[in-house]
Amino acid sequence: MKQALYQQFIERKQAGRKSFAVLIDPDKVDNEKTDQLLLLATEAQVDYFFVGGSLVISSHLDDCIRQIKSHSNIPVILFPGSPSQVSKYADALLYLSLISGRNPELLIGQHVISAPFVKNSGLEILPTGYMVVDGGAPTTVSYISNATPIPADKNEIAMCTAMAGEMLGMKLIYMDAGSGAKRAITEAMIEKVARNIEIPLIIGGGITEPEKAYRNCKAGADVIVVGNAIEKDPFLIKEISHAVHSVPVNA
Ligand code: 1GP
Repeated sequence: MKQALYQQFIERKQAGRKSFAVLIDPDKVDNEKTDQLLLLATEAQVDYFFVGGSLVISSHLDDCIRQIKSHSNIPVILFPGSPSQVSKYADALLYLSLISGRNPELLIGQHVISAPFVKNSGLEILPTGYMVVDGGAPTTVSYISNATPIPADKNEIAMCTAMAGEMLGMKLIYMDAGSGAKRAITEAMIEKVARNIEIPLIIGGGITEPEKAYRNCKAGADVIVVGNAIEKDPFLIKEISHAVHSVPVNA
């Protein structure tokens, strides 16, 4: 099994280096927009592209990833909303199990159905405990997953869920308030979770300002994911990347 990217996640965490991932939803970008994002992300030294969405309707996932790969060396990690969102052109796959929900399909069911297909893809597989946190309004992920998000102020539930995920063998924890969330995850919740797990912690959903990205990292996030805000203002890439990379290594 490939492990290069995971090794990088671990080394960065051990060194206290924070990472920034730009989320690209193939449904929301055309070739021109993708080129613009690539240019800005390369200049800003973005660490990863996450590609996917809760509901990818178009069929140009492969084309979108090939375009990214032909213009940049930034690793592309699939963030799939469904098993159909697998592309051999990516570098790795967040193999998500929705551990905050109680929908067996998203905990294990869809994984069973797609296992041979995923294994044959040749992608690096990153087993990820995916936790959806209430972001103040229903988001696509909370609706599609048919699972109740963790209440925004229940830090202990988030902590116990992440701990259980780690002990079950997940290699990453991704806490997500959902794309375009009204309220991003609180620093208090991030801190509570980060203090109690050793695996890298990814935080996304509703982050619109560099200051919030910085505070999240200080609270213990290892990777910050931003999609929606960048779709609206691509020039935020530079500011958020700078904020994430300026967090002191001992934070
Ligand atoms: C959503 O975490 C990602 O799954 C990013 O959220 O689009 O709100 O930045 P935004």
